[in-house]
Amino acid sequence: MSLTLYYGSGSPFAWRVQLALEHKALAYERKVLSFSAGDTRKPEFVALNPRHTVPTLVDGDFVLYESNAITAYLDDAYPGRGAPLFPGDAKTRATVWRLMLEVDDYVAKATDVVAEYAFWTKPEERDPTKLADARKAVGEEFAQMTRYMKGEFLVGPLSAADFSLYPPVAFMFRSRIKLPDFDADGLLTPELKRWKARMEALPYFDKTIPPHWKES
Ligand SMILES: N[C@@H](CCC(=O)N[C@@H](CS)C(=O)NCC(=O)O)C(=O)O
Repeated sequence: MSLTLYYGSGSPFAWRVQLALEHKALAYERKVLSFSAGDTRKPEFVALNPRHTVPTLVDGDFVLYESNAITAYLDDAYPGRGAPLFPGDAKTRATVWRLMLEVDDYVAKATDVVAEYAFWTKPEERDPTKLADARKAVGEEFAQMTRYMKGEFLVGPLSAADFSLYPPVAFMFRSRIKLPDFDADGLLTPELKRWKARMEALPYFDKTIPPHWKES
C-alpha cells in the first residue's frame, strides 16, 4: 500500500478526505499544492487529474479524484480499520450518501456565498444586505441538517456524512478572520454546537486542521 494525497490547505473537499484517512489510521504521503502558485494547473498535476482539483488520491497505480468517491474507496479498499464510514444496513448507507450529496448540493452552496463575500469580495464592494441574506440561507441549511440528526452524529454513528458537513461549518467560523462581526456561533443550533464539539474531540481531528489556519 502506498497512498499519496494531493491537497490544498483549506480545501473543504480535501479536509473530508483527510478526516477519512486519519479515521482509518492509514499512512499516506501528503503533497500540498499551492492554489496561488497555480499548482493545480501545472501539466504534471493535470496529467493525474484532468479536472485539476484537490483532493486527488494516488494508490499505487490507481488515481482517484472527487472527494466523495475517494472517501468511499478508502472505506471499501481498506476495511476493518476503525468503524466503517458507511455504517449500518443498506438504508443507513444510502442515507449517508444522500447526506453527502445534500452537503455538496445545498449546504456548501450556501456557505460558499458567505466565504466568497468574506475572502474574495473587496471591502468596498461588500453589501451587508447580501451577507445577511447569505447568512440566513446558511442558517436554514444548518437547521435542516439538525433535523436530520439521529443522535450523536448525522446518521447515529460517526460516518462519512459528518466528514462532509464539518468543513463547511468550520468555514463559517474561519470567515471571522475577514468579518470579525460575523456571528458564526449564532448559526448553529444547540444540537449542531454539540455535534461540532464532538467532531473537534475526535482523537485525530487536530492533524486535519488546514496548516495555514494554525498559523493565523
Ligand atoms: N467535487 C470536487 C470539488 C473539488 C474542488 O473544487 N477543489 C478545489 C479546491 S476547494 C480545487 O482543487 N480547485 C483548483 C482548481 O480548480 O484548479 C470534489 O469533491 O473533490
